[in-house]
Amino acid sequence: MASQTIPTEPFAGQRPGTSGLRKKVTVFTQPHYLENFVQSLFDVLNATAADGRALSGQTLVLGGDGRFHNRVAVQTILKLAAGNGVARVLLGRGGIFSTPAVSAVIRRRQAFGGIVLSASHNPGGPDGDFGIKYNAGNGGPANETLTEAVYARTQGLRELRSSDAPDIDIDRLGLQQLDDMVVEVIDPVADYAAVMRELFDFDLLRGMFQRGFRVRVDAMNAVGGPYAKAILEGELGAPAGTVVNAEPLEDFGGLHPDPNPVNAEDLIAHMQRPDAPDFGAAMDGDADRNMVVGRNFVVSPSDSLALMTAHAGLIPGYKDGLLGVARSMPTSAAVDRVAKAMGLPCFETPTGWKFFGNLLDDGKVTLCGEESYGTGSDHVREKDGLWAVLFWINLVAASGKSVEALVRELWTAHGRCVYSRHDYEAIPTDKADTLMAGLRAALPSLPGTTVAGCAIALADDFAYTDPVDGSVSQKQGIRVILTDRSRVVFRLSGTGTEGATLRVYLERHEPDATRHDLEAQTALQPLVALAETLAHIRTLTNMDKPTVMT
Ligand code: G16
Repeated sequence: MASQTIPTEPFAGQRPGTSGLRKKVTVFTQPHYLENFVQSLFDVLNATAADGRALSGQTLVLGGDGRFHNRVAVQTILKLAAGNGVARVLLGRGGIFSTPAVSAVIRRRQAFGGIVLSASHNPGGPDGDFGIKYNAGNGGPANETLTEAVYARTQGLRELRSSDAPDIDIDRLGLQQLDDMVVEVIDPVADYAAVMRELFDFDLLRGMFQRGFRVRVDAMNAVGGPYAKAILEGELGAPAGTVVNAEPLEDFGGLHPDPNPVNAEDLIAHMQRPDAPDFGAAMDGDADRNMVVGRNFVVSPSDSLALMTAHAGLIPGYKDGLLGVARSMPTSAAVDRVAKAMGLPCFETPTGWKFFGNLLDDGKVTLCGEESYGTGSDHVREKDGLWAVLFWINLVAASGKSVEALVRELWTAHGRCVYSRHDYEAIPTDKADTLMAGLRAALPSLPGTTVAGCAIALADDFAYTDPVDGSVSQKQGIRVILTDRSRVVFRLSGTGTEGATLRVYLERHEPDATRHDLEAQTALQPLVALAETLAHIRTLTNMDKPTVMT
């Protein structure tokens, strides 16, 4: 068996979005589609390693969320890796790794980098989505420079270098040889679980489960299941059945593994029952997102980040304090208020976990979070669903307070950020571009005017200068901020695979936390009207309401 050179033709538009290359499975299964992307990545990694190290002769981590095409893609990538001089691949058994676990393995084993196969929260199956992304040696998503270099390479690629060896057994733990390359099939949970043990008070949690604390974690038939089962039920002694939908299925059993109240409605229903567990949570396809739910009480991701910041000192891994915190721009300012009160630096970055990487690497922040149900810390360089679940359970145990009580305390101390995101999915791309262009054109004239009864203080297209490397990212979302600091943000999703998705983020600060009558959609109505007046969403999209409101 040997490496061979195979002629190929470039594909148009293999440009990665917010988080790697995501397309329909039918696109990924075209001959050479995946191969071209991976070969381009390997070419770039062999040519331009910033630290002078090339990929050849190094160790790569490989695994995915188990969705349809995962197993086939793993074999393809292994052969390309062998053909491109990779010395060793650490492969999760069955081709399985959650996204945060890949990050943990890269860091713990000092691998050169890793490849994650996932389309995250997007649906799976033969008609669903597939995705691939590269994580660098810090364990985090590739930066924009590398991503652009790979894209440029895909557009001129003419040759693949791949082994013609037979498939290896990806379900057998241990060492196998693929030409000159070693494939080490490892337990996908072990390294990750070791990291969690270092951060949380497992004895405290064991005691709490022994005393009858009840948790329901919905893994949505996705990759978080084996991790949650091993740690919660295996190690911490939570009763069997604590983790539901725990078996990763190729089509997620038809679920849309996006943990929000709409897609995780079964969890929400369980948490509203008279016999509801004490704590509920759901994770997404690759287990990097989380939604936290108390009894009859859903925690918004923005509040979750603020609350974790406020109470981090109760968690062993963070007891010495936080260096700072960061949130993506569309995430609510709840964490800003907590950080200010604690005297902590707080950074506002564009959407996309990769933007937190430099801040974490440089020791500027310890916790980060996003409105899109992502929270994480410097323990890895990805957001981490199960980490967030363990953080919250540890917090409930250490404080002796319920989820709802903790959030209400936060609101009493800092006021409440009433928040909602309205998504308009599968809009024709030209219409979405027209809408954004219209908004951009109107921006300079807005500050100081009153539109739809709202007094506008500032309107801009968010740009970010990375405080560590000075790189500038333009056009990261349109912000319209009112004189009372309420705001509407408009952004096109970077993770969809069908047309364009417009996201409208609505936020209003309510200082009076005693108001229990605030229903978000009603309280945010003036901002919805402002968004419509500014963006003409109905006319341009032909949709009279959002596809999803969370
Ligand atoms: C990815 C990024 C997240 C980001 C999200 C935004 O999430 O990793 O940091 O918040 O995309 O998605 P969109 O561009 O659709 O708003 P994931 O979980 O899909 O990898």
